Amino acid sequence: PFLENVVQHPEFLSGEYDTSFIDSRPELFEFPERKDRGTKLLKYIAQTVVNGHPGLPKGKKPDFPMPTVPATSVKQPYPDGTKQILDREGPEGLVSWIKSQQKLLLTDTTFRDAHQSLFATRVRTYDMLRISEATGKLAPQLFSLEMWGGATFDTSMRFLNEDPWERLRLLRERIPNVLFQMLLRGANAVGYTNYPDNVIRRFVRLAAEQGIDVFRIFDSLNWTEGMHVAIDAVRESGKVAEAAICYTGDILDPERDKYSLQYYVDMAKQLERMGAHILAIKDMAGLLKPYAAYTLIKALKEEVGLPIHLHTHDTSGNQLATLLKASEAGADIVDGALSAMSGLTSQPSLDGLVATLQRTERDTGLNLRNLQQLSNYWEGVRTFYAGFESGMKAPTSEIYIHEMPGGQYTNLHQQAKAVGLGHRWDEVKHAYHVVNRLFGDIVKVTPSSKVVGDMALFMVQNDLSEDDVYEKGERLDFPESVVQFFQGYIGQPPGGFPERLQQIVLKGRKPLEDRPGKLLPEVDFAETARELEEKVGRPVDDCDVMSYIMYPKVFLDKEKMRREYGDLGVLDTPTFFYGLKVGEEVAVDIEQGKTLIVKLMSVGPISPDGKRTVYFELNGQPREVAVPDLS
Ligand code: 3PY
Ligand code: ZN
Repeated sequence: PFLENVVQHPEFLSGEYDTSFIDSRPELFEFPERKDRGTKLLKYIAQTVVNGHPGLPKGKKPDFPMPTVPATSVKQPYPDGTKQILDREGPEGLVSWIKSQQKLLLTDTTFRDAHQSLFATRVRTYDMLRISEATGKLAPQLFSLEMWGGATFDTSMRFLNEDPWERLRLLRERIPNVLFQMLLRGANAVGYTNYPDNVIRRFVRLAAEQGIDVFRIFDSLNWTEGMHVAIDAVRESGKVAEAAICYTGDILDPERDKYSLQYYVDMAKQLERMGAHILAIKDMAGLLKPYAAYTLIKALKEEVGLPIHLHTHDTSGNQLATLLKASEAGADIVDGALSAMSGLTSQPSLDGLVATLQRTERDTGLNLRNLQQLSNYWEGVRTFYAGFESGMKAPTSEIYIHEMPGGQYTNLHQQAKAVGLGHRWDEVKHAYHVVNRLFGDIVKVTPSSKVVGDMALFMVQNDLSEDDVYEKGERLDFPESVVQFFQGYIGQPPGGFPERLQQIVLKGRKPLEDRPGKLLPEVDFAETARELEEKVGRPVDDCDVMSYIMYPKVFLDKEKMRREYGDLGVLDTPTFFYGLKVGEEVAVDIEQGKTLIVKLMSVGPISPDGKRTVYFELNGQPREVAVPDLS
């Protein structure tokens, strides 16, 4: 490559060089990366054929029909939507517009919370991109698409080998008319622990630059101190700060008086004073019952001046009624998911709600036939991910006992299976409830919900009762997340920590009483970028650096996979998860106008060194790849 560089250099070609030509032109040493994308993809497919995909049962690849993308004419322009209102009039203008609407506004969570809650956040960018243009053209009346943040950030890197920032950019290009919304865990950003303030500020700025418009910001203990920095950063970016109260307990139950109506009204007023543009009620477990929703929203409408955006999960099967009562009480915006991706631990059906409100004063203006076409696509896509579903078949009122967030249910179930407790899932759910009581009845949402989940698994694994925790606690090695929680690393719960348990867990360590983000040393981004470039051997940008700060190991693992297999985002999802069947052929568009035709011919027997040779045809030419059989 060096010689090629030299002879192609314009000055060399024109003869205008002297003997220092080579020394003074460092660009000659920049060799184009040797890209044998075909070989890398074959290696990935071979490895998947032989060893299966982590988390999925190994076996024959099921037959998956490719879901049909509804036809929209390329010439049909994108109708203007809420994105144009924000871009033209700014957050304040958008808020006035929301308040002037009689219709109920809707957020579609299909691209984020729906799959986080139904199948462990596994939807790949590939499946989102195919339907994105149709989404912008067929549902332009949506208030927003919740399509980023929450658990998608780390799972996209960890399990899908994707760059979350790239997903955001690609979707933004294809959906220019509807607001993009993300879930931001306040001082925990999209991670599980508090970050220094300068990380939160930069994260928000980058997300805003890459395409996020509405930031739903919450604190996992409803500690508003943990939300200031994020709210300010969103305002500085000119975007919409939607601050959330997380709903737990039951305001209609006088015995759950820790989380009373007054508690929520006070918190909402505080968020308004802190600069929120919109108030979200984040009912992450689906505990807000219909009549409670009516009471809560009526009260909030009277006491706060902000538009109200309700988010819930349909685990109990009651939540379409909750959305309807919320609408009657004057909620401005509510969340739903396209019907094929709705229900159970996900959001209630968006199309169902649209139908319910048709020809009433809060008619949403969305077109049911169009939504049906989008939903049909997702119905097909969902089959690809069946292996990650929890097996839950019906709604359950048990949610009112364990109070587990919808987004956690499938993940904790996977975690339980991974540590051999799959068959004791009922006990894990019961322990979850017990742990909440032990911790003093806390808000349970990422990351506090993970702490409760880790502790529940720990108790079941070690056969510990509530009493055992107190009696044997001195000798117990509590999970790291539990220790950090009692140290105050994710913030302070309302009413403080239960002191006796805190002492048992901390074993003499001193807890924080201030905001962790203030105490943590600031991150030096330039220095981190240098360190990262050295580790990955390529130039990195601000987004890479941020991913690395949030998830160092996950990011580096993803980079390693990319070096080994190339960009796997080009593979269709069945091939990504299951490889190919013998005789099957797929066309892979590796870039515009460049397609590889891959056909699996046969899989060889296991050799003495534990490898199998997998035989392919690549664009008609025979190719073979040997991979270790790990079974
Ligand atoms: C997340 O933080 O990922 C959530 O979905 C919380 O509900
Ligand atoms: Zn949710």
